[in-house]
Amino acid sequence: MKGIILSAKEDTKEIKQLAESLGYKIVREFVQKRDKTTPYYLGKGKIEEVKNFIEENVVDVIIVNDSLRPSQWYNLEKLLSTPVYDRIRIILEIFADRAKKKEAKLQVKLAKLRYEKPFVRELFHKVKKGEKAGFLGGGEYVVADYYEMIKRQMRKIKEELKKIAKERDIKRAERKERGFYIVSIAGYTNAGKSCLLNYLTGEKVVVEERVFSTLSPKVSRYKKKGVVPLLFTDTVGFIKDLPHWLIDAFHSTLEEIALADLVIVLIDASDSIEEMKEKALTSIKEIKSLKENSRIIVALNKIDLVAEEELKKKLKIMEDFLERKCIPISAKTGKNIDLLLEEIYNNLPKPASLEITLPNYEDSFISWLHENAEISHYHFNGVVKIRLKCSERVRDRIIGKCRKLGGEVKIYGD
Ligand SMILES: Nc1nc2c(ncn2[C@@H]2O[C@H](COP(=O)(O)OP(=O)(O)OP(=O)(O)O)[C@@H](O)[C@H]2O)c(=O)[nH]1
Ligand SMILES: [Mg+2]
Repeated sequence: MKGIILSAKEDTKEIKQLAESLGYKIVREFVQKRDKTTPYYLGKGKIEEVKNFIEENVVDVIIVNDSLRPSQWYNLEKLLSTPVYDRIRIILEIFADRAKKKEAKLQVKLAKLRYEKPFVRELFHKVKKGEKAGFLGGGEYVVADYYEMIKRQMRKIKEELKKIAKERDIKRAERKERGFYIVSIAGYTNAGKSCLLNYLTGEKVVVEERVFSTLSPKVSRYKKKGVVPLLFTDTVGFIKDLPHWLIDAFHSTLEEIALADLVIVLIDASDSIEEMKEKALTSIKEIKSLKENSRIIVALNKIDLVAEEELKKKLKIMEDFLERKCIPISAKTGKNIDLLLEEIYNNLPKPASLEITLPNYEDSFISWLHENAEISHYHFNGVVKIRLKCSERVRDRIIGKCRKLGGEVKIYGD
């Protein structure tokens, strides 16, 4: 499929990447820098050029590097007789392509309907005024019916999504009861979030050189001897300039970030410094809007792709810009992942160290401890002696349970 790009901004790198990740081959870009767009998005002369190009070449789709007003979309499609996709539509198509799980599919469907609504309303007005609509082809009643159908479907999907969210809330509540800390891996799309999750937990989330590979959150456990267990979650990536209703459509997915004890913001260090800054700001802004007081650590990923001197420079610029420490890592080679983990543990509440003595072997309690704490010492000789580290979240619960079983607890400073 061949596409052309129309842009009122000079920078078309991202829209091109978005279009290509949907499988479009971009055969020409029409760029006209302007602050204010026209009813045909670009100026008359430029649109004339576009028209001529389309007449002489095969073009399956026109991709606009912006979000269009419904009337602009209508004007362009009518004049150029070719499907016109704006940036949001392209992103929605990508989401639709990647959605695998039921919830993600419903979220995408809802977002698509929400997106279509004003466009169909525009058509409805035009048809009413007697203009013939190309899209949908039908008359006034067809369009009006379609509009009602959109509203009905949206209501139905919302109900279904509510049910799914409820089920998940129960799972999340269970997670919070446990001795894990939850660390969310967030960042711009394609920053390497899934790659990092896989490296840390041995998970096999799909990792690809394309945007929005991950739509559904994945939770996976990291367990190393001697430390309190962590649960890592991988989520949908961020992208700049998304309308709020679209972010809201994925809100339940992004809630993983709001519920986390700590958020890692991953930044692709192989980008230019300008892109790194912009993507970092977009990501941090989104995280803060999900939870104002999120605890954040920043990591620059893909350092295996950056020459040493350049990395030094980038690191310094980003640290000054964000006014916080950045940890250079490679999720692919594993370089400095130990430093990242150190930083993670430094930013989580200090674990509690306990020594407990139980008068009897208590099967279910001891297996619960194995799951939810890090046991460093275990001794059974009629009585049970256990030394362990646990998160402060389950500390009191362990102490209470132990005393109830007639045992004793010693609490250590570290
Ligand atoms: N060279 C190099 N490539 C990496 C590194 N981390 C990730 N990548 C590559 O970057 C691309 C994107 O990685 P993903 O893990 O899918 O990125 P993501 O942030 O999960 O992306 P989305 O889910 O699409 O938002 C893949 O081609 C990875 O192989 C790294 O440290 N070094
Ligand atoms: Mg991913």
